[in-house]
Amino acid sequence: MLVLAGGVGAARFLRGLVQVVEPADLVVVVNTGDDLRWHGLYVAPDLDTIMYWLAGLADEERGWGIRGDTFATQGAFARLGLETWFQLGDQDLATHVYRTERLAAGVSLDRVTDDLAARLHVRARLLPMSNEPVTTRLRTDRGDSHFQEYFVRDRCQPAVHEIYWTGLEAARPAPGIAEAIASARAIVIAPSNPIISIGPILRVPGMRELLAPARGRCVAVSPLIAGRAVKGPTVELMRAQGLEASALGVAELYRDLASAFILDAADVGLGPATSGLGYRVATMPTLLDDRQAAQAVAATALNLVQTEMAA
Ligand code: FO1
Repeated sequence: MLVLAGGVGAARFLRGLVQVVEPADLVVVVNTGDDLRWHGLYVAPDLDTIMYWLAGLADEERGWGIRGDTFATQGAFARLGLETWFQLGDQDLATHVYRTERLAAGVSLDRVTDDLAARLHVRARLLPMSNEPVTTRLRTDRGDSHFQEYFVRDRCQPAVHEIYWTGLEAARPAPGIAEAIASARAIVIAPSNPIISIGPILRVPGMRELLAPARGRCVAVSPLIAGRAVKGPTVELMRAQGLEASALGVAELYRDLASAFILDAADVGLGPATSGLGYRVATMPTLLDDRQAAQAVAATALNLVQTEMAA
């Protein structure tokens, strides 16, 4: 099974998924548009969040970082007058040092990701969407910002006028993605932010061309419940892109890549319009706040695709 995934929402979903799918049969293509250089270190928030959740190391309250991690080094950074609005835990730092050192030695991001996941005994295969750097940036009332400046430093407060990406022209799907899509029994678009988590993955040149032929095997899970995101700036960013901030707006985005769509029970009214877009539709509780809920959504996703395959 192959999952397109972004940050915390996808991590919660994946934790449920590995209860119903053998982790070794799981490939996760992860957004790298949030990645940033911080204190000279290469930080890959979505890759690390998913890796920590699948390793059982995640701080599941906060969503990101390592459970029980300390922030003593942050205090030392502050003492030296370094910026501290983006917090790196002491154990989390080891991940960034490891990755930065290996990348500097010329090892590709997909290889470094494989090695990190192996070190943390993650059996699912994590793949960056591309080895080449792609960065999500936003033109806001506070100026031209990296995604983390908007999301963490400015707490999503400034009005967003435009969202754009750098590096796309030189990017291509990471090695292994084409084969993983071709051989996946099912493909799931995780309930991540369609603009800043799934959006960058689909913008990598060649990615849509790889996914379109697999449409019959692909199901999307809505990241919105009754027009609201469980967490994060999905609504604001969809509006900034001129999209209807509803599950239907998300279904519009994925209609040429997925043939099934899971709506939250609160959005059952959108069922007919969603199936009118060419989807098989299922509705169920999609708030993944516990393992059972994530597991149920994952099982439904699998069934939706299996019936599609059987049809
Ligand atoms: N999110 C915050 O709100 N504040 C932070 O200081 C912060 C630090 C951080 C460090 C490493 C990491 O992997 C994630 C971190 N995040 C932080 C979360 C991150 O901004 C988001 O999870 C993704 O970029 C969006 O999904």
